[in-house]
Amino acid sequence: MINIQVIQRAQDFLKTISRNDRVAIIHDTDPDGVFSAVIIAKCIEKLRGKRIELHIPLEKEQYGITERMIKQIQKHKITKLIALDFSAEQNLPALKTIEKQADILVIDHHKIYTDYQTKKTILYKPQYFTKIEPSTYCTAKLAYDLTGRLTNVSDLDWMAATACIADIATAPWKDWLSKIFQKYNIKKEKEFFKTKLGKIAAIICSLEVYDVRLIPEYYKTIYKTKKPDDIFKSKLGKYNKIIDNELNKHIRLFKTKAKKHGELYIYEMSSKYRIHSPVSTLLALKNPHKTIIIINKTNKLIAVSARREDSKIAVNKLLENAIKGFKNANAGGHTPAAGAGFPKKYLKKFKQRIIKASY
Ligand SMILES: [Mn+2]
Repeated sequence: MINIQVIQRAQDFLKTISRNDRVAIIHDTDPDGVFSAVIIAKCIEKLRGKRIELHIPLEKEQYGITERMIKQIQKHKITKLIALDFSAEQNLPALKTIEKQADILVIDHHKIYTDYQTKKTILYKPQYFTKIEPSTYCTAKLAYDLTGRLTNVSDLDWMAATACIADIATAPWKDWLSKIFQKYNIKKEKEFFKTKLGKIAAIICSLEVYDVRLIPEYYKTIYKTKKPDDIFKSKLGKYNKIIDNELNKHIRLFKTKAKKHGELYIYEMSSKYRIHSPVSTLLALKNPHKTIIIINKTNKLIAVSARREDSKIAVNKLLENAIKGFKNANAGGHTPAAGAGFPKKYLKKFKQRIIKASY
C-alpha cells in the first residue's frame, strides 16, 4: 500500500500548527509511545513557541480512543490531535466524531486496519512509504525522522534510540545507533538491553501499570530530561535497581520454571511491576528460535507477552487466535512481538490453545 503523499501531508500538518491551535496528543504508554509523544510535543513547542495543551496516555483496559478521551478533547476545544503508537483507525466512529472539531495525525507502525486517509485525517505509517519491516520502524523513530525534516531535533536522538531498543526495532538502524552511543559516551554491550538506554527502556516499560499515576509523571520527567544520564538522577532513577533485580530474578526462574513444549516455552509469573514485557524481550533475544510466552498472573486481568525473534511463528496471530470468543479480551502487536490480556477464568483454555497451535 504505497502512498508517498502522506510524508508531505504529515510535514504540513506539523508545520501549520499555530499558536491559536489547541493541540492534544494521545499515546501508548510503553517506551515507544511515551518517547514519541515527547518528541512530537517538543517539536511543536520548537515550531510554534508554545507547549501542547493536552496529553492523554492510553488506558490499558481499553485499547484505543475511548469515550472519556473524546469528552476531554471536546472540553478542551482541541483543533489538532496527534495519535501515537496505536492503530487509531481501528475505531473509525471515534475518528469521525473528532474530525468534526479537529485535524488528526496518526503516527504509528502497527497494522493498517483501513486505509483511512481523509481531508481531516492522515495515517502516517511506514507501510505507505518504505519497505522497512514496520515492527522495526518504531513510532518514536518515525516521529524523530519526520520532525527532523522540520526543525533541529538532534537533542532528542537518544529518546528515539531508547524506543528502538524497547521495541526491538534495532536491525535497520545499527549504524545510527552506534553514533548515538558514541555521542553520549554510552558503553556498548552485546545486548542492547544491557546498555544505559536499554535500562531506561526497561524502567519505563516496567512502571507502565505499576501505578497509573506515574505515567503523566514520567512523561513530565522525560520532557525535562536533557540527556540519558539525567534519567538516573531523576525520580525514575530510583526504580533502576528494583527493576534490574526483578528482571534478573525472572530470567533465572525461567530456566527452571518454564514449561517446554517443543519450541514453545511458557513461563507463568507474578510481579507488581509490569515486568513481563521486558522479560519476554530479553528471553527472546537469548532464544531467537523459540516461541516465548510470558504470563503475568498478578492482576485480575491476565497479561501475556509473546515473542518469536526469528518470526517463524507470527505471535500476534497466535495470541489473536488463542483468545477468540473470550469476553473483555484483547490481543495484537507485531509478527515477532505481541501482547494479550484477558480475565483469569480463561487462562487454562488459553494455554491449551497455545500448546495445541504449536504442534
Ligand atoms: Mn511501538
